[in-house]
Amino acid sequence: MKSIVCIPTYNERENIVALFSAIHSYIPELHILVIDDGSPDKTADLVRQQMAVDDRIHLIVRDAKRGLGTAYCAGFRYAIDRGFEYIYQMDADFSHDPKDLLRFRHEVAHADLVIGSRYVSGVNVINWPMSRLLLSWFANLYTRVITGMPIADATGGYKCFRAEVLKRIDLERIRSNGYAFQIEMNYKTWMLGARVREIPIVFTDRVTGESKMSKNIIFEAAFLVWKLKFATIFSFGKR
Ligand SMILES: Nc1nc2c(ncn2[C@@H]2O[C@H](COP(=O)(O)OP(=O)(O)OP(=O)(O)O)[C@@H](O)[C@H]2O)c(=O)[nH]1
Ligand SMILES: [Mg+2]
Repeated sequence: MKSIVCIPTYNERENIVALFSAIHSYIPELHILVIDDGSPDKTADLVRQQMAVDDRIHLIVRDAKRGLGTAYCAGFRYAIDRGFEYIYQMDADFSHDPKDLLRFRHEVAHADLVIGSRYVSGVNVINWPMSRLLLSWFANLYTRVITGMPIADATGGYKCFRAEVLKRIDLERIRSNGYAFQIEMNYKTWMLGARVREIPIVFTDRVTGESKMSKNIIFEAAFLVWKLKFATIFSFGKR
């Protein structure tokens, strides 16, 4: 079973090397692909140093900050082209506990997409201000009501796809970033009739580094949900 985890980075110098060790302490055979958008803090240089001594580490460097969605799509394409069968995604900032990778691996044996969910059993978020928690919670309620997609946490970024399902999604046509990207990928997977499972995870806000949350990310997601809904209605059942 060839598996790889895609990790987009923008200024994650303080986290990335520690994250590699943590991941490999749980799943030594897991490959790691960093998609770095020319981080000014030279995150990519640190990754290159690790690559020189560890052939499980891979790197894609893009010239400028071009957003999370296209970063993931570039990563997914790389992984598919190299024959990886299970493709994970996670953040670099330790918000996603690397230990959970073991539970993802277990669950994906019976699913096409496993989503780490903050809301599947109560609310499992540590260190977020109430405003951000409410925003996230309402964004998920809004998404569920409009799309009808039965997913408690559609905006989270800790997941594992079977490559088979990603191959059936036209990655070149995904334009969204941020929250909207996560929603769009879940929606397209769900519309394919694929098996989607949620597992509870605890999400911890970043300890070091800078937050990149913005109003644009929220508007993008609010709009996308309607776009997906209408695209489905007007395609008369076609996917
Ligand atoms: N390649 C790439 N990675 C990005 C970009 N924006 C964010 N990232 C990375 O994507 C992951 C998630 O971004 P975060 O900034 O942690 O987003 P968040 O968790 O919603 O917000 P905070 O943790 O509060 O900053 C992290 O690993 C970031 O370094 C981008 O434009 N390009
Ligand atoms: Mg984060």
